Amino acid sequence: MDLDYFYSGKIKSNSAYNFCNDEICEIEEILKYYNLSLDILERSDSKPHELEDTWKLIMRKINTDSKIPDRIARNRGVIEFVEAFVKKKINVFPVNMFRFSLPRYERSRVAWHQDSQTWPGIDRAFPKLENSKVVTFWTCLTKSDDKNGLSFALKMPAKKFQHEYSEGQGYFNANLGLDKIDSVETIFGDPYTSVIFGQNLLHCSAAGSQHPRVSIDLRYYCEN
Ligand SMILES: O=C(O)CCC(=O)C(=O)O
Repeated sequence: MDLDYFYSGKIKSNSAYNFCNDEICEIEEILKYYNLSLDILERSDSKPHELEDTWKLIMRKINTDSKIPDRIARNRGVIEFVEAFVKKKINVFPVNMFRFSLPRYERSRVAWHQDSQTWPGIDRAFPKLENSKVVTFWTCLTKSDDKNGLSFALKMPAKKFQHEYSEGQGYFNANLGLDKIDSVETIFGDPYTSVIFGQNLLHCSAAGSQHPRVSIDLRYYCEN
């Protein structure tokens, strides 16, 4: 199997997330503190700047203070769910992310990139991963649509793209040297719509609808 370009397509991950009820409740608790919930967010059409400060605080509480995504990534049931797709034994990568995608708010959208070219700050920070492949398990916790899901370029030449630094995003901006990418597939649907994909597949946040969406991306690595 070519793990570099592995692509599960749209899958449902309720069975994996059933093992993570405690963590999902913790996320809801944090949102509640700001008078929000996953349900409210999914239906909200608030102006992005009304949510901007809250957005930053919530991201910090969930990702940095409580490390909820890291705990979900380490859950045995979740690991086995991903292993069943990639048919390899996987290890948990130390950077896992809860994200909010706010409508019309550039900083919450991630530009075209390959995970092999962004996370592998890997090479510097995690040298033991040099000969490994990164696999990402992305899940939308809210309902998503074709304008705020996660988009994949399915017909790109097999190569690594140079990534540019983009303020607020880091190296999430592939220098494609192409006017447009055709054959884009966007993953969206009911809560717990997911995709598992390999490290060289180009992807980006879809352009943005009027509703926020909330997602978690979990990262794993396995032997080459
Ligand atoms: O959720 C998003 O919009 C971006 C996620 C992403 O790019 C990733 O998981 O690598």
